[in-house]
Amino acid sequence: MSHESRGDIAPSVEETAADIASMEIRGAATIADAAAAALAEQATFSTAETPEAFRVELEAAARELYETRPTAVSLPNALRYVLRGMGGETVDQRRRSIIRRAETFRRDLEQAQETLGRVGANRLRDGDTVMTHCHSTDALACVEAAVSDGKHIEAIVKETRPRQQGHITASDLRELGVPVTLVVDNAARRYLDDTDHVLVGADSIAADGSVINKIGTSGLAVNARERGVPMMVAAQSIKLHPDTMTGHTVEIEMRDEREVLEDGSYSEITGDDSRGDDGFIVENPAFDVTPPRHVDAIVTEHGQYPPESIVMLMRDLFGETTSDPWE
Ligand code: RI2
Repeated sequence: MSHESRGDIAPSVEETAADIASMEIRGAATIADAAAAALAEQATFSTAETPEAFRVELEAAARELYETRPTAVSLPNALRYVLRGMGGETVDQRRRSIIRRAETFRRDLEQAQETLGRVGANRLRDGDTVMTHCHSTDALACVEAAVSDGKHIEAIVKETRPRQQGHITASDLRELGVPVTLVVDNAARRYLDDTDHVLVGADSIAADGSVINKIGTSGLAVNARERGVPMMVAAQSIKLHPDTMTGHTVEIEMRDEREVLEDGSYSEITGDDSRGDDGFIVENPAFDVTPPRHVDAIVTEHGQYPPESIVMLMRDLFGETTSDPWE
């Protein structure tokens, strides 16, 4: 990727972008938080001599961050929010405005998650068992709030191939004192009979109430519906995808096929270290789309919504849409 005419990007911004791309930094809310922090770092780093040059640098940094992962809308929403806060007629005024705005964003993000957690906790009863998929800090906030209300909650945690983020969920839940049963993804349907709620996060929510989340969510939702287990999606409003109000679809990230085949197994199967020669293809979509009819509630910091009504909240919060975070 060429950085030509993008101005001087701070090394810490480049590092954050690389960490998001490699999933060292991951999870839609965490990515948004890191992106806002990176823009503040860019503002501090900038040696721009004119307010216009400062703006160009900040936009270049935003582009660098934006191009890392395409699906979680929290990333462009965070960048847009921070850049829109840029004000003032001098470089220093603009610098301060960006730093302040990033701080506000990060504080609000944390607060939204806490508030959402309390809303989600109201759906959980004492003695309930939740089934989780992947690792979502918004979903965990609901369990944390329920536990702090004194409810006993247990969890069945899906491993979530290929990157096994379910293991992170298992260890976070254990820290909350929640008894955890870890299962491989293929075992999920069997354990739905022991489950009171499927509880997942979201990377993006579309205007029709479709939930874009870690690959495997939609199959779990279909099975949960068939078993009569309610499906709850915990998603702060930063996960709402404004462009879907005007008919855009959400791009599903395709990641490196090597994530699917663990170290060594790739060359065992292909007899080669490189792809292609042996005539098969490995595909690694990171996300899928769960239609609204399989979702019971989307829990946000503004309350819980049936998926078909989420567009009302989107209109309230976003109004007219924009396609790029720097517009
Ligand atoms: P929080 C994750 O994506 C998972 O799909 C998770 O459900 C979602 O982000 C939301 O996470 P990835 O970054 O914002 O692991 O709730 O690909 O933490």
